[in-house]
Amino acid sequence: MIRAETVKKLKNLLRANQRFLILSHVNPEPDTIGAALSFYHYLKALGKQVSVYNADGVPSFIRFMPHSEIIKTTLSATNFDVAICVDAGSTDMLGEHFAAFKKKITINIDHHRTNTMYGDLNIVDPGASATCELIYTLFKKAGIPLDLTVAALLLAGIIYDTGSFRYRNTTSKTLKAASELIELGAEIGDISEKLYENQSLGRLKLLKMVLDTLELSSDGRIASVELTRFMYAATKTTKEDSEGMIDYPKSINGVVVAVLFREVGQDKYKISLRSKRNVNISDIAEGFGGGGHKNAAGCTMEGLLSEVKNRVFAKIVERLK
Ligand SMILES: [Mn+2]
Repeated sequence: MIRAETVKKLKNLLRANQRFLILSHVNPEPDTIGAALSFYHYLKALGKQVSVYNADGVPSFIRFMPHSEIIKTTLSATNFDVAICVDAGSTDMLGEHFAAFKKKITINIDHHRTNTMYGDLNIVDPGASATCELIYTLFKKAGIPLDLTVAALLLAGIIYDTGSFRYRNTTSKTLKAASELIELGAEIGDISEKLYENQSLGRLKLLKMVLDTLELSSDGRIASVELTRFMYAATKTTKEDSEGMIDYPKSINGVVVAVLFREVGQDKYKISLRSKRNVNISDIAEGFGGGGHKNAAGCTMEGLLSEVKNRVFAKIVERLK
């Protein structure tokens, strides 16, 4: 729920200030980018000075989103009065430069249950499927016009965060919002095709090589895959192309923990861990100097791959006892 008073405060801040910085979270996906760019679109139309920042830049699979070309990976920390942070549960998700921005007025707009309320104005609704759904509601309440560009941006974010309306976060409100965005002209088929049927051939070849390394252990409860630097070279791909590959071992029936061992240097591996339901793997990653959430975490380890794997598996087996 967004209170009328919150909407009023937001409108006042948008009206009274001229220079805005919009921040989206690291490892960006369509929800954070759609949210950022819909604010950009609106504030630009008002004649404001607006910059949009992402510490990692925009990955190629979401460059179809309108205005995505204006997002910068570097900027000066002094040329704005208000920072609008979208889809970031805490300031460390905004990249290492955030500390320099924090002196200005900060508006925090997010839907993560774990949000640390780091803003001067916090608009946080964990009941929203996506930050883009929250912004839809916010724009409606604030009387901010929803045009075709904003509709397309917001629908892309909602589609992505709900897994195309399949995840448990999808509510009747989500569908009502999507329905109106489609009525405004957003093309659901177009957006879905750009999101899901737009992979490079290299990525598929890389996926084939990764899946060839699939191993199951602990009676099929642990699944692991490996990704080497050679595989990137052989398929002419980069780290960006391996996004989401851990979802494949995780999707196997009976698997509760999935692990991806990605070679990042000589005897150096980045380990991604995913778990289902109530299996907590964040402290396993923390034990190896990393971190994350209950069902998604990671760490970096050094040593021979066989040794690294043994150490990680030992901890997971212990957890599954
Ligand atoms: Mn989100």
